[in-house]
Amino acid sequence: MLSVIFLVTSLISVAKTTDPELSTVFKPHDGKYPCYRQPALLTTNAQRTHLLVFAEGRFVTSCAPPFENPSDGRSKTNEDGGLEMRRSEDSGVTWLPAQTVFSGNIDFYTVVWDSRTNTVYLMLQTTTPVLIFTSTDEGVTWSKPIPLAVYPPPPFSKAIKPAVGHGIEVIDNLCSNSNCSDAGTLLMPFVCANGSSHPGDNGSCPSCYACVLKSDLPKANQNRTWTFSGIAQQYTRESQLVQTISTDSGLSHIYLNGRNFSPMPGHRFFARSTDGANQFTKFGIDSSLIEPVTRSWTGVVCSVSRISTIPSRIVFSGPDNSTVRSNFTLRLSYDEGYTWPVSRVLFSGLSSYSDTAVLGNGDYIAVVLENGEETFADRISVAIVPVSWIERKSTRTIS
Ligand SMILES: *[C@@H]1O[C@H](CO)[C@@H](O)[C@H](O)[C@H]1NC(C)=O
Ligand SMILES: *[C@@H]1O[C@H](CO)[C@@H](O)[C@H](O)[C@H]1NC(C)=O
Ligand SMILES: *[C@@H]1O[C@H](CO)[C@@H](O)[C@H](O)[C@H]1NC(C)=O
Ligand SMILES: *[C@@H]1O[C@H](CO)[C@@H](O)[C@H](O)[C@H]1NC(C)=O
Ligand SMILES: *[C@@H]1O[C@H](CO)[C@@H](O)[C@H](O)[C@H]1NC(C)=O
Ligand SMILES: *[C@H]1O[C@@H](CO)[C@H](O)[C@@H](O)[C@@H]1NC(C)=O
Repeated sequence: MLSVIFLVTSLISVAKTTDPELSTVFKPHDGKYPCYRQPALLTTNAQRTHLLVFAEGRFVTSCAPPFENPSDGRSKTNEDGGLEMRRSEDSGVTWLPAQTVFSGNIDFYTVVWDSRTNTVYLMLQTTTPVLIFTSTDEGVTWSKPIPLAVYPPPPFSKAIKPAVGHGIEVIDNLCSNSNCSDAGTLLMPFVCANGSSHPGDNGSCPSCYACVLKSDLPKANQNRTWTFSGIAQQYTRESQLVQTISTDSGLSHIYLNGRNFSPMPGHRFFARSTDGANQFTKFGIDSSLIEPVTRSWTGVVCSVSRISTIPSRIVFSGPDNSTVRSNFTLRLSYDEGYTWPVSRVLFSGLSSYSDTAVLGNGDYIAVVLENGEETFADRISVAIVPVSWIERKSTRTIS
């Protein structure tokens, strides 16, 4: 049934255009909010045909600055609104009506799916502590939240927040010859700060460090517990994680790709761990991954996801322009995120934050992105993208 869905999708895209279409999932003023920002995307079944798309609703008059006057109309720190969500049961072709997960003043949030218990975990930053919501029915209903009661050690104690986008579940078959011993661990990208993580978005953030909130696979009949583990380099804030293929046996290897809030912004930061994100031991700036630095903002939220293992393919999504949040591009790495030899522009206009999810057997990915003509956040759209389109190979024919 999977291939039927994909056949329909590819017939539609072949009939109309060879490029994937963007379909709007959240549009200001058509629902509860005059502004939607900060989308996230997640698959919630083993077949990877069921999806959740989230966005933050904000009661602000201006969601993002108009292109012609970037210093004007920047959204204020009042982010009162809530977290909205839509579900798809057909690989992102159609979406059910929006439902409210939380109302109130929120900021960042991270979601992950635990395949072993069919549970979605949502970490949501509110004005009070980070809240953990769970859903055991793929987002139809959500638990009453419980506060996340753990903090990293000093100097990071207390100033924490989820990053924006998805977390990952460590899988077993990426360690050489044997299973990764930490398979089943959940890793959530977080922000750990030893001071304010809001120094003014256009400046650098010396107190910002990307970090990882981790949950080891619990024993049977035990609930998950959470603890802080690896901390990335100074000046990183929002990040996403990918498990990489390792020639060791033992703990998983983890790649972190993060927003650059340093005094030399403009290219993405990375960090690598060889012990399941307990510690990051390799750090750097990836000069091939540009992120815009505008008058109002330093960098953006970008996404990384593993598409496949054989061949190894990791996708990076984000706007590829050094001064304007625009030119939204998908890039592929075949060497665990060291180089990105393939790229293709998905949307050349104004565009900003994004998230990605891999569909089905990995022939397609779903991408959610902020985009528009007046501003980079006129709407939030999803595109279903054949990996062969990014690679400029002829579209796979499905028989
Ligand atoms: C930060 O933004 C303000 C207003 O847009 C601008 O005047 C200032 O020069 C910017 N600072 C930096 C370091 O870019
Ligand atoms: C790896 O884990 C799977 C279950 O996820 C299990 O079936 C398999 O036997 C394990 N293989 C090794 C070599 O431990
Ligand atoms: C697990 O969590 C549920 C819901 O919060 C709770 O009812 C249950 O008692 C917990 N189980 C254990 C073993 O702690
Ligand atoms: C858009 O991005 C592509 C690569 O992704 C780059 O070659 C091109 O110069 C960019 N164009 C603009 C206008 O930013
Ligand atoms: C970025 O986009 C602007 C506006 O479209 C364009 O003028 C500029 O050449 C682009 N810069 C790069 C480096 O592609
Ligand atoms: C966090 O604070 C900044 C200043 O705001 C310092 O520059 C950092 O060295 C410090 N980081 C740690 C790990 O203490």
